[in-house]
Amino acid sequence: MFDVVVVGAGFSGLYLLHRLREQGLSVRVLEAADGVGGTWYWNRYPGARCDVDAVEYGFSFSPELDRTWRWDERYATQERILEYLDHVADTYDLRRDITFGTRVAGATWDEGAARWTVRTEGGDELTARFVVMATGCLSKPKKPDIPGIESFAGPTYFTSTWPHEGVDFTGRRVAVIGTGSSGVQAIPRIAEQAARLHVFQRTANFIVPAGNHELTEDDHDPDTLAARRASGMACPLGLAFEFTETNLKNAVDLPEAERTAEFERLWNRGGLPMMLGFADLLVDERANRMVAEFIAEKIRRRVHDPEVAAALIPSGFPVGAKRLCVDIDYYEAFNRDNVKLVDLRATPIERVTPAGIQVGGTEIPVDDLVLATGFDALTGALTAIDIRGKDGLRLTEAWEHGPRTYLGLCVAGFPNLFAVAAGPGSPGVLSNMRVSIEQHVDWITDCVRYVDEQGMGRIEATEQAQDQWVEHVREVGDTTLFPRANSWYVGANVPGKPRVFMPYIGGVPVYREECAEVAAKGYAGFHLTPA
Ligand code: NA7
Repeated sequence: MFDVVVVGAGFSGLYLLHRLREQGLSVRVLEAADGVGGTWYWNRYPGARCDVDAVEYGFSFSPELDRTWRWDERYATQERILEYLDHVADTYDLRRDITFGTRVAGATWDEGAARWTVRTEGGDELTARFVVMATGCLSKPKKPDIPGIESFAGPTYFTSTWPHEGVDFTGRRVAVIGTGSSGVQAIPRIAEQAARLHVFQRTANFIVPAGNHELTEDDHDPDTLAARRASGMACPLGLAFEFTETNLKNAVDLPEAERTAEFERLWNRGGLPMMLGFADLLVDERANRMVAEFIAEKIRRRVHDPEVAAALIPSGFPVGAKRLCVDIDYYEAFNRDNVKLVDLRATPIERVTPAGIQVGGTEIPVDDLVLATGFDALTGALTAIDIRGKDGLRLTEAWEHGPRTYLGLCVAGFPNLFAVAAGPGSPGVLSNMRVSIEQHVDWITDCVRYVDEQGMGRIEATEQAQDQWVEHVREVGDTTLFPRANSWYVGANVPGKPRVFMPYIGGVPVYREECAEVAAKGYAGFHLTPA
């Protein structure tokens, strides 16, 4: 029997293994892939990068990693992040406790013995006192329900499970379906290679420029790193950001010139902090429309053909309510002769045929089909595993009407089970994931130590605490514009998924305080019992 079984060897699983092992616990990590990396193992599509500055995305817990690792660009490529995670695994000799090529099929709680039995798809069983789901927030790919898609005769590539050997699109007629972050990153790179690229856009997204650049030794200076990390800890999104007097004001209260100057400054700075520009951007429709119009004007300037530009301008939902995309040369791709935008709002896909995609009664011939169609986010990776808690209660039953958690970390009825930074009800996806992952891992390892020190064998969130937390998450979400978009934050991209705004938008510092307070009060809202 293990003290802890961890599912997943991405950022969360690796740090968990390190911390739990430091605490003297026996740990086994089960990982479906043949290597570490999680998201960064699978998503190998051309142009794949993190949309958070690399120096802020790398782990903060290890002076050793700071000393031995250098990022080369502001936004690290998938390849570089995977190299980094391999380096983390080497540095802390993590692989010896990881079983690769092993997908978890189920986990069942035994109330009498106070332990979990974890089953793999290969039929192996492991027992553990605790289970931690480090399964990621965007790790269950979502296949689009498009008629005829299975009939396509050429190769179909998912951005989320891209072939390791890469794909050469030279001379090929390529179709990309999906214009979220993955599509926005892949399209300019595929456009450089393909003979012809058709981009099928159902919803235009709000996209801000990356402002990517090379990094120097100065960016890795220990004091600079420490300052950036401290700034990230104080920011609601977990991103290093120097708040100024202007950013704390409401956009609607400022003269246009002053407001536009700040939008312009943030636009040129590049990246996700665009939405930190003013206090009201994500809560007041009027302010949100101001930033939307600012972005629309940028699109009109970047895209030469006014009709194409108009189709690329988002409408019908607030800026930031679907996750912002961060681009490198996205709009410029539509100025190329070999790239054509197909606006599905005007002409929906009728069906995929063996030889192409039919829209408006015409078949567009296609050799290669690329699906950048997203994920069953936040809950998908958890409900894909047959998790059974007390009295055989299935997680899918407990979440039938929408996910319910306490702090995004635990679920009532499922003792000794934790989810890291991906659980609905936690701020993970609305933050720099690394910040949220480290906070959750530290909290979970402290919690396990506390349970052991108290001579207890079992910890479970109470229904009452969970109800209050679910209500709190909903209330805070409702004060913002987030629930107004059909985003994966509300599960709108998966037919039949209950519409619930899943992430906690209280902000990383507030949430950290809330979790710390729960721990300080002897794990308030949890029921601890001896094994
Ligand atoms: P996203 O952001 O969920 O984007 C998926 C895209 O695929 C989006 O444009 C969808 O349009 C489109 N889509 C999905 N199904 C269809 C069908 N059936 N027809 C046409 N278009 C479709 O996933 P990503 O992988 O890009 O990014 C996920 C996150 O990873 C991202 O937010 C970052 O945090 C990193 P829709 O908007 O639903 O109309």
